Amino acid sequence: MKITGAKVFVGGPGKNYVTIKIMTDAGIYGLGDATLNNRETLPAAYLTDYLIPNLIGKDPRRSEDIWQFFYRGAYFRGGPIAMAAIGAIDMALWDIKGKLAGLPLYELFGGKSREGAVVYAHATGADLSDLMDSVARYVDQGYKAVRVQCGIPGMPTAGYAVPETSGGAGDFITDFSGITPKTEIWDTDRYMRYMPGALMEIRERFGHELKILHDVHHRLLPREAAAFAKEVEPARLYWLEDPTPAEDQDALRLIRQHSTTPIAIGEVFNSMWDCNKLIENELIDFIRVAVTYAGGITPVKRIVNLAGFHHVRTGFHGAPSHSPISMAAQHHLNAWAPNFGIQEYLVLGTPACDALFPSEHVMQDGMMYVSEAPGLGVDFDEGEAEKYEFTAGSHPIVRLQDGTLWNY
Ligand code: GCO
Ligand code: MG
Repeated sequence: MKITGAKVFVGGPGKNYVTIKIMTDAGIYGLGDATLNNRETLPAAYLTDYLIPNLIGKDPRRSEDIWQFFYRGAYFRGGPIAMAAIGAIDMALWDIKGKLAGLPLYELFGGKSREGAVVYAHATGADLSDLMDSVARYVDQGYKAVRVQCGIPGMPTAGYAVPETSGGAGDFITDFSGITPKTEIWDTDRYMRYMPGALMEIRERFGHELKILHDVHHRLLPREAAAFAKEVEPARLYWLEDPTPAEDQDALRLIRQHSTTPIAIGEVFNSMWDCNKLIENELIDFIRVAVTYAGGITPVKRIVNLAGFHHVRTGFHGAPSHSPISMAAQHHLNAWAPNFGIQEYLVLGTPACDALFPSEHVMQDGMMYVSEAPGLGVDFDEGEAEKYEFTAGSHPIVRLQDGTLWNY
């Protein structure tokens, strides 16, 4: 069996997705997602210029050797661009494997460990009252878990992932449009004074059954993060995400020494080597890697297995940056992983997105039910894809009030 060709598409409804379709001489094709938020043309070029020319003629069933060929063989290893590109190929090869076997991917991993996987939604508000309304809307829809982000009174701009003005009644997605980044102003002291009380009010209003998550988005120093994690303990968070940038991994010890609040980290990691020490030293509770940026199903399965030995559960990244293809790969891993925790999930189910990526995965009452179709269980409509083209975007940048550049 041989790979006969591969095509890359960039674009999508309101969001650039990078999609690869790998064709074989058996008439079966596989799909992969290489979307790297706001840098989408780069993994597309890595695929087109370097990886695809080396794929043609290879046996698609040898997904392990192909992964090693692209990872070890490149000499310069890792990084989000290369790993998103390798990850997309790996997903597509697993998709082909499942279709050849006539089985949904979770069966190839070891079968189902659960019927449905709990997902969490993003609730946001320019102020606490709006945030409460947003949480209530998700609870009414049956969600069992929500991530809560709220505007901080007196902060010059609203804060991470929250609308600037009150009264919003729908899902809020950060505006990444334009090549020139927007600027947010951040005030750590105001955040640290306000947010613990807000989290406690949310807990009091919604009771103990709701899983409440909060994303600090890398904005605290390790000592501040330790103090914050300790102070929010009464709110009994399901997790506190990215309390401090995880580049300095030893710094995570400080949080552990001061608090039992569960810590979730990893959405910017690209390899096992970015997270093995955090896992082995049991400094985190949830590993947040994405199947895309972490290089595909092949390495992520290894990360999940290592995590399982150290009481670390999964909480794969599922921001709107991921197409339904990599989300499908995660749905299959979530159905299997014995140490599954939760899945981030944003409702992007617009008719346009569903038309581009027809899928049989079902989200109901805050639970994801994996498709029984062979392979990934998601398709890609090339005719629909012709409607879209690439539009450049950028993550906002963050500055402190005196102008110092900070972490988005
Ligand atoms: C999350 C993430 C995202 C990122 C975004 C960056 O937890 O969902 O922090 O919201 O900000 O994906 O591209
Ligand atoms: Mg995050």
